[in-house]
Amino acid sequence: MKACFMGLGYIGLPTAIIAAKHGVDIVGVDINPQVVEMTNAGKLHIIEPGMEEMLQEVVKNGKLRAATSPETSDAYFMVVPTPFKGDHEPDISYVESATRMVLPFLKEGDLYVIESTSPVGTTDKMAEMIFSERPELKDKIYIAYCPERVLPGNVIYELVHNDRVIGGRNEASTKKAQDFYGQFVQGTLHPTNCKTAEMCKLTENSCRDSQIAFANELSIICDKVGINVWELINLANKHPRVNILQPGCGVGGHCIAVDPYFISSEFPKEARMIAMAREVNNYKADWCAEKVQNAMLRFELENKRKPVVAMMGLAFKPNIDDLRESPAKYIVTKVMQSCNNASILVVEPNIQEHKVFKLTNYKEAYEKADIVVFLTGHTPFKELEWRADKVILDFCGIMKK
Ligand code: SAJ
Repeated sequence: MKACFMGLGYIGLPTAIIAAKHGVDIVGVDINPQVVEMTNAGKLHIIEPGMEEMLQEVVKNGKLRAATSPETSDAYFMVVPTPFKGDHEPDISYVESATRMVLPFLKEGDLYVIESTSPVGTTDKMAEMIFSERPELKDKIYIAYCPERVLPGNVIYELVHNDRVIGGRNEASTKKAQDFYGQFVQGTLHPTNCKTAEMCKLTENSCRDSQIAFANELSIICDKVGINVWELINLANKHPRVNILQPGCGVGGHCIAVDPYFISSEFPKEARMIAMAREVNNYKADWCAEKVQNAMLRFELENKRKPVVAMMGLAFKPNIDDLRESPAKYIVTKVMQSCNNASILVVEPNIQEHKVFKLTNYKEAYEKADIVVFLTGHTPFKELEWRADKVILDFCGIMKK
């Protein structure tokens, strides 16, 4: 069987590689010629442990090839970004244009799948578009929505072992998509309809966002009353039915900080808690920036000089190099804009160089700083010892003091 993957990004490329490794002939399509060139040269343009070796293997044995336009295949997968536009409204234009690109190649018996996170109703909308342009294909092709669930950094394992939700427009489509994913997924493939599958993806990420918002709200209350929030959560979680997540400096990344808006913008009256969770998590980053600014002012008043401040971490979560929607990056920018010539040392051990921030080694920054701000819980930071002579603002529980 031959499959065409539209989009060779953080999800499309690894999925294409794994499918190729399991015997499917793959043409991977990306509009960026540089991505296509790198992929064909066996070079991974994203960071994902263990993936490059696998790419080299499937390119070498001819199972995967990248191109800038699609080719006749048996199955087509839309794995392109769905950002938002205007006031957090979902923008499905990339799904639309990827679908338009494959339209001329579709033939009877083919499978068309959307993997991109999408607002409810997108699969039906795309089906209508396909059938209005190619009416002869009505009821002759299989259409399904099958969201991904992998955690960046653990993709090789999760792509194979996670359960998946497979939502066809009819039972035959669900079955056809299950047969495809069954070639490489060892987790259970749960059948449903496409609307439920679309909502399921949004629900998973909104649920996590709400749970993190609960922890972030607690952290702000605890700060006011002088309670160590890490100890509090640890104790509350000893209850058999309580499982609170960890507070941080906000919520980042391209999924959890984005997907809940796909529900709240479509259902502004009903999605009150989901919208509030977004607000709480966004506010947490502003609250952290204000805490840093206040600590800097206090230091200057008490010491009659400007402080040296170490901002520890830029990535959106621990032990990755991804800065997309990163609250840490937002806080560093905000503090730098208001710092009045104080010396700010920016640390991100997972990145060699950054085009905006001059980066400092984490040990050196910790040593030099009067004020240390932990923004991302990178593992190397945990080796640093608590120093009573420094002001330490620990927003991610590195030192749990
Ligand atoms: N975070 C906290 N406290 C926590 C856990 C996370 O503040 O206790 C923060 C992180 O620091 C980060 C943000 O939340 O800023 C998101 O990180 P994450 O690890 O929760 O999730 P992502 O964005 O890397 O991946 C999520 C996953 N979804 C769920 O766990 C429900 C993943 O399974 C999805 O495949 C992915 O979104 C996606 O692509 O949708």
